[in-house]
Amino acid sequence: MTTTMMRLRQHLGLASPAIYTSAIGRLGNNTPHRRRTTRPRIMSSSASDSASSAAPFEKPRAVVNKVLAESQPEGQGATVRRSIGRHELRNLDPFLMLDEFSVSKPAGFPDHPHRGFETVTYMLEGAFTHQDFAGHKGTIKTGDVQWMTAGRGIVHSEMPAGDGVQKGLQLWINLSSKDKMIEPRYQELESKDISRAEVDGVEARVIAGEALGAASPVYTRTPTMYVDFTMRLGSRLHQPVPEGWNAFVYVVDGEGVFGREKAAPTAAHHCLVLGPGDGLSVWNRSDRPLRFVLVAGKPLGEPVVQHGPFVMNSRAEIQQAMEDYYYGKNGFERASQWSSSASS
Ligand code: FJE
Ligand code: FE
Repeated sequence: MTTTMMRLRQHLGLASPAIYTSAIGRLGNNTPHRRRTTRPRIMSSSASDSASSAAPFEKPRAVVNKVLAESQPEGQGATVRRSIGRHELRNLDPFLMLDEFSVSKPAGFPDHPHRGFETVTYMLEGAFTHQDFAGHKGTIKTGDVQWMTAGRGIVHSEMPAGDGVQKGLQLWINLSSKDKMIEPRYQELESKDISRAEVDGVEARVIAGEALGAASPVYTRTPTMYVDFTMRLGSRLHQPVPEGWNAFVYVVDGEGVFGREKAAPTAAHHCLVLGPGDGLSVWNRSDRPLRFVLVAGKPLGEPVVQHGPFVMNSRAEIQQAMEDYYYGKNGFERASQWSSSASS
């Protein structure tokens, strides 16, 4: 792909029906934000805290929606399990999309733009190479995170780097109206630099926010918590989640009981939306490790108008984004000259 016209055709309607063809006008839900408490309480389960005792939260969060993320085609020959962003899971302000991707060469996500939000790519297995129109290039491997603030504009490619299946999670977080047009920025964390903690058979890798006493260095413009938990058999977890934030769980591997001790277990590739409250309790009563991510964010409470890779507050701003991309203006200046070495 070499011309802006081809880019526009490919990325604004013809290539990827799942998120390109629908111009979705929607309103973020206005969950009242009562209290902003991110201070972690470390709650290890002691002997006196028997399995039958109530969760140590004033208002434990319950699961209010459970959806299986089924595989669907996306990008060029790639497959994703979309949870947040699919029809049943819209309006989880500030989150726009969560894809679990599973990609082998030559499939991938060739040159495409973004404006108005952040993408967080977390590798579960294998490696992915990204290249952008400003010369930024890098490869993230198992356990690494790329936190990309697209702001006013990024055009990039994201392609598998190794042989075999490369797996990961990509989360899209909306930016508030005052941040949508900021300069693009990357925060990259190698696996070894991710804060981790282990308490009573529960391991936390903290991608954003704090858990079990460990804190992430990532700066979140939209206040966000993102933790990868692995729970050994028989372990349990009581994790505070700021009140007023929207929160969900995505199960990566194994099977766990979430929210209420008597709830039915949830297996891999399911997304659980959590109701209001101040914390989440989880039990692993299965016969193998449970791995899941817990993601929470402070709702922006602003109108969301999405057209594929552009997420703004109004239709007029979407029109402007398409024009800017087409004509190479307002942050997309480099778009017309550039094409990644990954694109054919
Ligand atoms: C995109 C189609 C796409 N999920 N998960 C349209 F495929 C993409 C896109 C991705 C993506 C990339 C990775 Cl590495 C992982 C993904 C969709 O790149 F942004 C639009 N707009
Ligand atoms: Fe992208």
